[in-house]
Amino acid sequence: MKNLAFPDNFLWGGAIAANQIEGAWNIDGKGISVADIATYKPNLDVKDYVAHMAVTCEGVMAAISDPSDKNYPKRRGIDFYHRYKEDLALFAEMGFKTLRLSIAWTRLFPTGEELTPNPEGVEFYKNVFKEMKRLAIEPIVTLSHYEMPVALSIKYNGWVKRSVIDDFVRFSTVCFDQFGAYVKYWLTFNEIDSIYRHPFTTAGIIPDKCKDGQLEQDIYQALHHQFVASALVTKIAREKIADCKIGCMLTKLTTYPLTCKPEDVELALQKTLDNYFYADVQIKGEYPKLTLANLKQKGIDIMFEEGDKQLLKQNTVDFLSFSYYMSKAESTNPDADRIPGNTIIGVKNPYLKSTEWGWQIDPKGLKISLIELYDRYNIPMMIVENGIGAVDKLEGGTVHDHYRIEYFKEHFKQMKEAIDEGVELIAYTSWAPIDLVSASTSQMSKRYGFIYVDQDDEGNGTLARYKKESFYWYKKVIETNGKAI
Ligand code: BGP
Repeated sequence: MKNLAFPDNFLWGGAIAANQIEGAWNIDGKGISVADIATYKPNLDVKDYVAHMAVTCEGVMAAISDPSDKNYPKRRGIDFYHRYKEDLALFAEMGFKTLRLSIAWTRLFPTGEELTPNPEGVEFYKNVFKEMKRLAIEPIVTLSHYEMPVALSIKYNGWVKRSVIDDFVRFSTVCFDQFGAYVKYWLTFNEIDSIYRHPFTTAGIIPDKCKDGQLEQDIYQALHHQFVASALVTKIAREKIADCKIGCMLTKLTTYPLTCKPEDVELALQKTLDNYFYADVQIKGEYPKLTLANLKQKGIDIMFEEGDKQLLKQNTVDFLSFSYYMSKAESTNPDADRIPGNTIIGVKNPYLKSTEWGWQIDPKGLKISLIELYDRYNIPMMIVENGIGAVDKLEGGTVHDHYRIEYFKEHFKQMKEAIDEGVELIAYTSWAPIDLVSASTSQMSKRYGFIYVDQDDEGNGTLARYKKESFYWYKKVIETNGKAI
């Protein structure tokens, strides 16, 4: 029998994001964020994605002038804003050592350009952190998780404009000053690579504001601004918070060639390198030469200001965090079976089963990812998102979610194997410990939690919380530091 105990001090917990959980989108001085105008759309398909995110100027203006939250589920979240004590108590009951959460930029700076923060926003997060301290839950805080003031998006096309760096630095500095006493672990941008897949949510880019044929150029320029901002706030955090640890955050898109045909292998390799690029800049402190050559070939010319290169080089991160939900295959065969209804483009792997949303379940891929990443970067790692979105049925006050237990069990075994082989994994936060509003579809019915929340896609329900079977299972895993997998 294998020893399944994890390292001492391993940080077990869960991950949430402000825009999917808090609700209270327009009270206590909060401004409108890009997330607040994401509409509900079931079974999202790649081709609908752009339309769904209200990314035309017209769509944005219509959405911000619509005061109802009926069509915008992220506006109501699951009312964590008012129920955070109850929810944190449930996380503590499961034995959480850590909770990854994010700070809504618009709660502190409603339009992004104010010079001083909204005191009610500061007070809310301070109260949350105080409560976490009381419960001995270590926060891991994401500064930017798929949201920014929509005002910056409308005025400047989001991160395309370099001056947005200053606004973000002002916001982050307030976070370090106000919450630094409570927070040691910080992540700068959630899934920084997703700018290419959904530029509006990640960087506030409204495509029809970009000059003809310029969208891709603008995306890379905006990304460069995020890299610079990330390095700048890393520097500031280190000046302000003794002993802080800063991480980057990547969507790990583990890619296999569909066959051993060299062309398939080449394509899969290219996709893998595309994925590494984002972590390379933040961990190695420079753009990979191959990426630069590739961008040049595409005619993309990123404008660096004097000092940018040095800034990136001198302010690399302490650890790598990543999300892992699935793997994908790649093939040069145009008729290969593609993954349906998904925000991640790729080809189906015949060896894997999928979730109801077509996300391919691949626990072994998690181990492969851990090994690949650790071998490449050699710094501590955190898995900060992993989980299964499913249609759960509440029966007799609980959910019999054996499929979720199975999913986690298999992934945890692979994590343990990677640790045994020498990978320095220091934390695991499941996505998400409590049902919340889905990022890609704005559905409530795509449930991830150990805790069921009584709310449907249209916002009907009591918002009461119920413990699922997986709640008790995860509690045991944490209690035994993994032995009870
Ligand atoms: C990640 C995001 C999360 C989250 C998760 C699940 O990409 O960082 O915010 O929601 O994916 O995705 P979804 O909610 O679309 O199922």
